[in-house]
Amino acid sequence: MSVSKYVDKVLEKIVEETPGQTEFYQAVEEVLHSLSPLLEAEPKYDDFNILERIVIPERTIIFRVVWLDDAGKIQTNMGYRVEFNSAIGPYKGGLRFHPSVNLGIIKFLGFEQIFKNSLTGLNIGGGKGGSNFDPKGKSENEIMKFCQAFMSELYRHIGETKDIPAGDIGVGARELGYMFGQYKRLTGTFEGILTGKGLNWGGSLVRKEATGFGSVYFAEEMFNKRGDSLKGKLASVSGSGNVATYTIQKLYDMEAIPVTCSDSRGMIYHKSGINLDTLKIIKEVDRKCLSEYAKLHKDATYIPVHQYPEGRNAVWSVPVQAAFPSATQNELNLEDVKTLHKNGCQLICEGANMPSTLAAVDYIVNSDILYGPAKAANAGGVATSQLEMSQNASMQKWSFADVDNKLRTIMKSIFNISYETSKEFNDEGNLVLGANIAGFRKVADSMIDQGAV
Ligand code: NDP
Ligand code: 2IT
Repeated sequence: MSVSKYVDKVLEKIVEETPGQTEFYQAVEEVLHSLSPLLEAEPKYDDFNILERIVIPERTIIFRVVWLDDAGKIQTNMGYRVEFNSAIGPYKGGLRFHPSVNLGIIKFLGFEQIFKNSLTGLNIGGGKGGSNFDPKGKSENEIMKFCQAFMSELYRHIGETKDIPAGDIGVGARELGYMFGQYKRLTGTFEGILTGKGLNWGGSLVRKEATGFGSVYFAEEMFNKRGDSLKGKLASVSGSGNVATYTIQKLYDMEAIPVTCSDSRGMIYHKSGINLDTLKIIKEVDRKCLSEYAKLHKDATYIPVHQYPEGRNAVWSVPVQAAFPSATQNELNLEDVKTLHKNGCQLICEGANMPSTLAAVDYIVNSDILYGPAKAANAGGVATSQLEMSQNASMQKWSFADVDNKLRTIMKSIFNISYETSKEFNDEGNLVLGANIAGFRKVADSMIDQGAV
């Protein structure tokens, strides 16, 4: 069978067997299509049925989460943990709490995580979990109750050499703390079963900053390869959570000027540069809406979502040289990319998971824009999670500079392996192809070594 027929057959099979999982199909389609040159060169992946196997999670856990709200009423949510692939290490990946969460979204994230984790060069498999719980508008007590209820089921499936969750949208240090406490209460053990832990109880320095820092290190590698750098460049960032905040911080370190940020309700354009202290107070401390920012900085503009142009994200209409989508999936479409390009954007670096639609990716890859695909560019978070696991296992605590240097080295090596792989397959600089093939090859070869499992 020809490679394209083989890929189409696998795609058709997942649509038939797992109906309605749109985001999952999107992630699979992007990966499988870019693997074609490898599959042509190496028939063994077809012989060993790797594609059919790799698109099915090893285990999918779906559970009921029952908790008591402040009014004493019983509430229910869906809980998920998809243990996707353990060929190269224990399942590793974050937990997302957001009302949009469903099995298809968790599966797209888990699928991406397999190749991302492989690219880090570390021994971590791929997994992801979460809930359709909406933390917005909940009291501190309700957040704790929910986290405890969620861990009351999850605890039996995880373990420090088995499956190690972390944060993602809606899950940060606070939620991880409540979940860790509940795990300890249920098992009576103090173990590194989560990463992103508080610094007093086993967390690693730099984990909080790692995804954003890593994404900017990756962007700098891309510019350097072209004999250029971030210095002096205007940058747009979407989101205002963990990834966006530390992307903005590192952009300043690199002497670039981040001029935008956003949340689900609107965006800020601050021509002289986003004020990092204000952003952290509004989002990390007070957990408020970004409209508060414009009240404190009269020269900044706030545009609410209902005033965005039809189907578009206003962040991408700001003229910049570098763009960092760092909020959520499919936040950058074909029209957005064309606008960025027309306005002189030279680089797009994905802090979020799958922020660009398939049409947008296609356009970028065929343009002169430097493109850091998510699974390469945002791998700094999970890589530093593994550094946290290493410190836990060896009962050590490394300094900020130590971890940051390791993170920078890892991002450099992810760039290099993605770049070199793109060259090997005669498509120099196509990091979508390079990252997908490099990430896939290590996992697929390990699956072959381990037999029919
Ligand atoms: P946070 O919850 O800290 O922040 C998410 C940000 O994105 C918030 O500003 C949120 O706005 C905004 N946002 C979320 N959903 C939407 C939406 N549907 N439309 C518009 N804005 C939205 O999450 P993170 O910063 O951790 O995650 C951001 C992205 O980065 C995600 O794609 C995540 O998967 C990815 N990622 C995260 C890593 C990590 O270590 N945390 C590692 C690698 C990737 P609001 O506050 O209004 O909800
Ligand atoms: O998407 C991701 O890589 C994360 N949310 C971080 C996962 C982790 O285990 O640190």
